[in-house]
Amino acid sequence: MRKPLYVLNGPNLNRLGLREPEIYGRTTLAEVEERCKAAAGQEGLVFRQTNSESELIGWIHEAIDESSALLINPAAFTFYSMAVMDALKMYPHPMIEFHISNVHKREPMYHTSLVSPVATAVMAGTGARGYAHAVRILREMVDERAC
Ligand code: DHK
Repeated sequence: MRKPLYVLNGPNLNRLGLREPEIYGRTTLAEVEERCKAAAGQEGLVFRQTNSESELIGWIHEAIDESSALLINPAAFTFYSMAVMDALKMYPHPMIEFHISNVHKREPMYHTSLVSPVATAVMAGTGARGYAHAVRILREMVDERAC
């Protein structure tokens, strides 16, 4: 049985749908989870969100051993957390760094990601609809590795 995909979300994403809807849209994180689970297929999917850097790092460590691929929106940790970067450096499977907004069109503080150099791929600007597409892309990446 193949290991599940993991989708991990960082700080303030629990407020999705209410938080700056002009940037992040009105889709809630619960709706995103539902769409991701539908896209995941048989291998299943673990979907979590935390406002704690320590908890996110613990889940990344868990995903190293328990997942087949990782979709992570580190949110604000993306731009300053070397601890999250160091944890992701250890991740050995396909990993997509995901941002709802196009961080490169925003203020300069959003332009340099510590995560991108250690990610397999980066998605930004698709809106919350992109999460499920990213899950399908990760499934294909895992299938290609299995061949
Ligand atoms: C989400 C956040 O919470 C911000 O801190 C990032 C990211 C952007 C997103 O677009 O999903 O800068």
